[in-house]
Amino acid sequence: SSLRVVYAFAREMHPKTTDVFIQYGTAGFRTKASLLEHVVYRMGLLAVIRSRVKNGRTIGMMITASHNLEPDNGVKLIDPEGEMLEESWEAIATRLANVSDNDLESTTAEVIKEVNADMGLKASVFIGMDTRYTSPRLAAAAVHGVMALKGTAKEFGIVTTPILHYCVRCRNDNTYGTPTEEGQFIMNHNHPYGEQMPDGPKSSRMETCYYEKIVGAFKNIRAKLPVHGSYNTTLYVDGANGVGGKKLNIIKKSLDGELDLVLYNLGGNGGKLNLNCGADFVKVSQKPPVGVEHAPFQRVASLDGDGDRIVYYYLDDKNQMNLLDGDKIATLLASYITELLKACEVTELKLGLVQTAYANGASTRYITDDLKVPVSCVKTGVKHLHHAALSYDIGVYFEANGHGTVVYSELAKRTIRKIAQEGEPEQRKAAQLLVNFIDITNETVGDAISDLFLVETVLCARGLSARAWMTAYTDLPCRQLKVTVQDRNVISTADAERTCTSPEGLQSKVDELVAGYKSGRAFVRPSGTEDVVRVYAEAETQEFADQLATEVAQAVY
Ligand code: NG1
Ligand code: ZN
Repeated sequence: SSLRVVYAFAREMHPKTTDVFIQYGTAGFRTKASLLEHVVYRMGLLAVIRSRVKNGRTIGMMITASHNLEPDNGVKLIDPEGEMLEESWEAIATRLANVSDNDLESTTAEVIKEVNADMGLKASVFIGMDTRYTSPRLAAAAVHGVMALKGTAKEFGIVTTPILHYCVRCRNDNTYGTPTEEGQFIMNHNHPYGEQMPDGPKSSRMETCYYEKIVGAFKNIRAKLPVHGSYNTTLYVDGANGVGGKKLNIIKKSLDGELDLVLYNLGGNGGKLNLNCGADFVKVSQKPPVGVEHAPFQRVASLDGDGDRIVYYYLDDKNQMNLLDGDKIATLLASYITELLKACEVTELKLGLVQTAYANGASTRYITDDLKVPVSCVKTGVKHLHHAALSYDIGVYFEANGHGTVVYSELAKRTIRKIAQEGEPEQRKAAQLLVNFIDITNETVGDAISDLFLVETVLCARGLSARAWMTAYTDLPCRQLKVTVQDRNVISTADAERTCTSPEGLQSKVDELVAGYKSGRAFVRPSGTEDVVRVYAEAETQEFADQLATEVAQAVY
């Protein structure tokens, strides 16, 4: 049968050499890179099956372990709209990843039957990877998996995760843009019996792509809004020694003084990926990254290793850390969009914000009491936030760690575009700004580069320094801890992970501890990306937050 080749390929080139069970989690499969080759090969198979179930539309495969350290790697699938893989397929992915090589052929056949894939259809898969030294080898395994089932693979080389999401979306919906990033290396793998890629992108066409859409819209806004107030066009960037900084280095050349990017941690000088630097390090440790020069009050944007997260910070004149995290970014963006909608005199569009339990309590209060915007809380993981955000006409979602974006409904876009053309002069001006704002946004997934230009737009429009931005509300001191336990899955949660339903007695213990602290809040949940239980606590002072977190961690242990 045609599946023979699947089996032979797997055996010969990407054999399963480990019995460690692996699960498709919050962000796909993620573990030590050395345990992943067969998993990635099999995800190549699954991507082809998924593409056929979606009528031949393009599926994405990203090789990355995001903010994890260099020895780790991972793989996740991207659905045709540029969104995360549909949740019901996670179990299928897990099953396929864990079967023995002997059972791979029959399991693949079973899956094809179960999901009712028409294997006569063409299939297309876009493959991208981060800068890890293990990534090229894994990308090759992905290509082999795709080819084994006669799909067509297109390799994008080293890209940020959100650039790949964007390209998948554009390939399936050409009104969104052209599915390329400028100047990158693309390699087509046309299966001899499969679909031939009709339009291998030529470098001349790569202009109207990702960079141009975002940077073009950013420049458009800058031309309309002069720099004023305490805004300063210099922005320092911590690239986490990953791909995001490298891409900003390309973009930097096309900026003409609208923004002066000073880039650090671009991966040279022995800088190690995500090691004591990057968005996750800055957010969790609340410390400045290594490798970045600091000047008092100079704002710095810190990216993560695959360029889908961003947090801002500055050090004050006492060298104290002042963090502007995902919650600060979300509130900044939401309040600006609200302001523009008001200026457009649009009342029929409903804007809402989506957070997780990790959102600082002060931000949630600010959104409700000051911004007077509806806010909902969902489970950790971008797919949950994204999904909830789609229920608003304009949905702003961010995890506190800096992963987030804005999504706009078709109605919202139509309404705003119409006013931009036909409205009264003042309304038209505001609507045109909003049109550009939408174009800067990568709506498919959280995107550090897109978010950076959105934040810079708002700060400039309002004449704000980072220090002034900071004053919107004051974060409650908080602390995150990790606890290693024998089996993290004994902990189950409800109410968007804010309550433990098992093991018995744990939640009442947490409640008891929290009751001892003014403005105390704490919760416990198993991580979806690491073999740990995460503890979060906030309280009136840092000392109390630390103490509460420690006490809750002890209760888990
Ligand atoms: P887990 O390991 O499930 O907590 C972490 C982040 C998520 C999300 C994923 C994917 C925290 C507390 N958790 O998930 O928000 O970003 O990684 O990268 O930041
Ligand atoms: Zn990431």
